[in-house]
Amino acid sequence: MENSKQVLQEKLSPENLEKLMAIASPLMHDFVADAIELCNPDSVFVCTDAEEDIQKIREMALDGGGENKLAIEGHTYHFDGYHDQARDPARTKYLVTPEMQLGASLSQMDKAEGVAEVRGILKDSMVGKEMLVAFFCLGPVDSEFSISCVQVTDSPYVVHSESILYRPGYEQFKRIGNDGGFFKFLHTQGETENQVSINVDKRRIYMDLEDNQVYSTNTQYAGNTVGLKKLALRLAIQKAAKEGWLAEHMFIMGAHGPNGRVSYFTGAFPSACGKTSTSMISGQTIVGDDIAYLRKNGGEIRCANVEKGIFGIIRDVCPKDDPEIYKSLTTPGEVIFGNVLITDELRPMWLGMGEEIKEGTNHSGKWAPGKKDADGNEITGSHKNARYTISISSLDNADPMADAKEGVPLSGIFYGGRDSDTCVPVEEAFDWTEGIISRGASIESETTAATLGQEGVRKFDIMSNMAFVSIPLGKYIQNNLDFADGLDKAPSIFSVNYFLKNDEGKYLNTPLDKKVWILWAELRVNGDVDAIKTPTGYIPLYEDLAKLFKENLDYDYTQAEYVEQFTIRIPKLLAKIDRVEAIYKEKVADAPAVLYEVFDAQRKRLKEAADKHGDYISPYDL
Ligand code: SPV
Ligand code: MN
Repeated sequence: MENSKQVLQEKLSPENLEKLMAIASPLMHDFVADAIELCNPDSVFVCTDAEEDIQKIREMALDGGGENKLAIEGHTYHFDGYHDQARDPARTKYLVTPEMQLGASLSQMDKAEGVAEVRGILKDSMVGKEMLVAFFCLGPVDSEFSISCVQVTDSPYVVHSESILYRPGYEQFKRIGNDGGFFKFLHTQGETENQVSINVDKRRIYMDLEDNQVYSTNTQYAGNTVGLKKLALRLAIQKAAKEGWLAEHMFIMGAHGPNGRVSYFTGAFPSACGKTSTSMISGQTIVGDDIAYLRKNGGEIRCANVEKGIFGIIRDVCPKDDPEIYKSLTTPGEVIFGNVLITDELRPMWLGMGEEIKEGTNHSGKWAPGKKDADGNEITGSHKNARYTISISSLDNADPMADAKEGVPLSGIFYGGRDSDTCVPVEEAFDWTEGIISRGASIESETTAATLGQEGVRKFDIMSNMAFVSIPLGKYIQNNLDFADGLDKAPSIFSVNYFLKNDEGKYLNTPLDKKVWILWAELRVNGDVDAIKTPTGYIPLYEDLAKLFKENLDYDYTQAEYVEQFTIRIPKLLAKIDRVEAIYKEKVADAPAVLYEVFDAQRKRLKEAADKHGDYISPYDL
């Protein structure tokens, strides 16, 4: 931009100008100057990594900037608008040039048209407001994983959240100078009433994949506004595809085996399928709960948590199931609660916390049991998607390697989903290719009462990354397949299913059982246990599970339970292959040929097994 410097000089105080100019990046200056010209704020605050700047943001957040104090020191709460409680897929689009081909299943629009539309909405949207310019880093700072990001917003809550969730990026920006490979996020809340965005119809989340720039407006929910979270994931997937690494919607955890051994796993699960709770299993350690970058290094895969905090679903967090999180949410320290209920004593309450929610105030205003909205729908005391924001370092179970620049070595990957009747609780795929295709690229998850629409409908969700993939799906699968090339040993790939039910609709496992499946996988990747070969992979031996149940849960796991849980359900497995294959045939023109080969080979093995042993096969008959 020609007159960048002039725009900045006019709008920024000498102190803020100095902070911005200390980063020798005309490209970044252009971005900020353009945002100023477009949004027309009254003033601009440049937030560096300095504690005093972050403290100023915290104070701004409490001074009409989207947060209020709670009774416990350091705890605040934030409300999003009644119709702004989750990501908004319908108004979230990729802006693509005529040369870009993303395929039919991705939501996209012409870049020129989209830029014009969203800039029209953003015009003068910060009049009377202060613009915040903040710098953060995706991945550990100064590492091969690092991606520098600049966030422009008029929401102190957004910057405050980012300061908890991401590593500081100002000093790193100073070091990289005018390297243009950074991500840019421009967010404005739009018109607000009682600190809440009100123009839902003008909500837009548009991602310019060519310029690595995201526009977000008329929304406050963090999944739509915190640039470094799901907006950056979409940009990172495209960057990773160009550069030969992977950006995934995955947790990273350390599973603790015998004699102090720690093996690191990533896991991809659709929302509300136990992703955060798997990364937090008791006795294990967490690196990250939501987004991972995977890179090859010297014959192995290293993975790093993109974040340093957790923006977690608070529903059902209770002392029994989540002792570490519960402790962090009830002791002094930095916590932002989102869309929970606040009592008159300034205490947060949420669904499933183990106490009945009394009256108070929530995202709908004053609340008492039985309250209904304008459409006659019951309003729950705390929203089902209510959240907490904390730093991982505040947790007792943080992994010591959580911030390691070199990441952690990857031993295995879990793919999960909500599946009442098809897959066994845990199974190892035969190899990387089968794992990527028959597990990751075949994830389906049943809808629950918590989501709109019919219950129990299976939704396809490739690698649980469907909402964020920004390249053609076939290419995305191919990149995952190719990623194992040149490795000394490819990580093992496991499917897990925590939601298996019997014919009466009763769950066959408790939420605690996931610990056993994860620790079995830990033994397996280290060659400590044998397995039984099924038509689709390897399942545990009863004796190994019985030992793990006894040692870890003090539970006498019976052979009858084992047989019921690990029966191979041939008709169900065949039906799953048919369903998933149909989606690829219909919607993914560039699906790699090997995908169909794997499906065919699995079908053949399943049919042969059925011919020999019948439709439902006990592990003892294999
Ligand atoms: C998810 O829904 O997968 C989340 C929360 O992690 S959001 O920030 O909304 O994406
Ligand atoms: Mn997520």
